Amino acid sequence: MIKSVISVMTAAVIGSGTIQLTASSLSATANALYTVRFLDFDGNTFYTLSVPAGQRIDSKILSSIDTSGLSRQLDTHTQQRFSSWWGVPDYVDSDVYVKPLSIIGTISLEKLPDKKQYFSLESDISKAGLVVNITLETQTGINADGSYITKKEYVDISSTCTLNCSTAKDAFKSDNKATVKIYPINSAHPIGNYEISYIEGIADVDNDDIITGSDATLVLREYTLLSSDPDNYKVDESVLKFGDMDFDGVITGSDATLLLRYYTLKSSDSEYTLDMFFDEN
Ligand SMILES: [Ca+2]
Ligand SMILES: [Ca+2]
Repeated sequence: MIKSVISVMTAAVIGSGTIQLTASSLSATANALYTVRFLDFDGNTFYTLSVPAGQRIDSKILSSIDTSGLSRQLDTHTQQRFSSWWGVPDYVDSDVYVKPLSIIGTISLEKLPDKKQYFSLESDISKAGLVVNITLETQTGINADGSYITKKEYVDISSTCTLNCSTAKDAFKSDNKATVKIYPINSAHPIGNYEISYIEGIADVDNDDIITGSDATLVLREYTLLSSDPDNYKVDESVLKFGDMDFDGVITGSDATLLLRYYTLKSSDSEYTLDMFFDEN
């Protein structure tokens, strides 16, 4: 520590071009050496300077103090790090304690992504609706009673968060259910997770692995039969399960219309997925 104090003083004195001033201060007040103790967040001594009376603690001296050790995790998603020193005297005329001010950054998950169900393995896992914030609480001073003066600000970091799987193909490679983990950028610890599921076979009413006009025709046919005898006709289970395009639990004309519309859009754009369709309709 002595060596580092000397090197800091030397660097500060030479760097600031105040050799003469310091030398005269030293000779004039050779017997008056004061101790400046820089404290850590727990009030323990972090750094000590022995300073001649009248010495100025200027910004060069302060910036020479290595504060990289003044940083700690308060919990997995909360970090405290040094921001500035509080209580630095203009000129040293007694032993003095200097306290650290800090910035406390807390990452919080405010809202999960909206999309939980997927209908196509060609889809990307959507982050739409996700809200992750960092609350930055900056200490700007210390009151007479020892409490900190702080200011708070919120930074939305949703767009920089990543998911542990980016495509439905990846998420559902072994199961039709998956857990998606949300990672703040540069963090190995997820801020949250949620369940997604893959609903297989929607719109492929005849189960031939391709969605065509025939599927729409089947839905329309069921709806027509049902309309002609609503009290007794029992809708085909497969049509109800895979052809209920608006998910209202019954087969109506709008299911046939929706299926036909999807088929038409898919026909003109092979990249068009059921997820895009449901997200838009
Ligand atoms: Ca089909
Ligand atoms: Ca329906």
